[in-house]
Amino acid sequence: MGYENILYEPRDGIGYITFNRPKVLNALNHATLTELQQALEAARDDAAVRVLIVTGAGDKAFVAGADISELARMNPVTGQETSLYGQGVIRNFETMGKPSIAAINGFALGGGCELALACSMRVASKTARIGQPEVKLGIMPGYGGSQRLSRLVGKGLAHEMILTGEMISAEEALRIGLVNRVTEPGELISTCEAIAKKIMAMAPLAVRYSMEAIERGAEMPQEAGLYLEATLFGLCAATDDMREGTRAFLEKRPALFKGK
Ligand code: CO8
Repeated sequence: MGYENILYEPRDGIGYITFNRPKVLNALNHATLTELQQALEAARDDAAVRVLIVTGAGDKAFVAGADISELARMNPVTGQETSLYGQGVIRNFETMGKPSIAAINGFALGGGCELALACSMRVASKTARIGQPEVKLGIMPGYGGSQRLSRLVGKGLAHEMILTGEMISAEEALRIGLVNRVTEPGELISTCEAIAKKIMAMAPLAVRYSMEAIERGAEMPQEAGLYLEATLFGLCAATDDMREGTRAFLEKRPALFKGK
């Protein structure tokens, strides 16, 4: 399938997904979400892709939200359907077994913030502005923001952001733990690539099982999460990479991981 609303480029182990509707600040319409689903499936099924970097075209926006011209036509039934559809697409970031880094290069608002929240981590340019302004439109977060934002930054701050609709700066997002790092605009992608390369040097199955433990464990009581961790740990012990990693340490040489 060709892409019209996003760019998807697998290169040197990284799958680059770029929202590409700069005239509407990369707003997410239905077609964009469908293409995102397609790109995420392609990345999931391509063993050469180890990490995703997700960003927006142009220097103004990551994603300025769901496309308001589509939202304006919703009725109660299509409103719920649209919300569930977007939630399902975005959920892939947490379940696909490969880490994703949101490179927030400008406005990340509404559905754009919600999409970034589902990524494994977030790096923001100094120029980024992040918020959940849905209440200004008479709606509320519908792509997971009411759930993920409070889990990430706590209920008090999530209430403040969602109920006032105000945007926060990249520095404020860093202070409250919404983003991992803040960079100069020109260093955003290279910073994400440096993180991706560190991950890519690690044992692929150990990375995948660690992600599983973090993502699935977050939804469980701690006791069940600990049991999941122990079980995935046991799976790591079945891999060639575990033998290679421990042997390489003892032989004082770099490990050569094969993802097996
Ligand atoms: N949808 C559609 N078009 C948009 C959007 C959007 N979210 N954001 C910007 N645009 C368009 C503008 O209409 C404008 O188009 P035109 O050139 O034809 O007038 C163009 O992009 C450039 O935008 P501006 O001229 O407004 O640029 P400014 O620099 O003046 O302002 C802002 C930038 C502050 C980002 C401003 O554009 C803005 O407030 N945008 C809307 C942000 C917003 O409210 N986002 C939340 C949308 S709701 C949402 O995401 C809900 C998610 C859950 C949905 C669940 C399914 C039901």
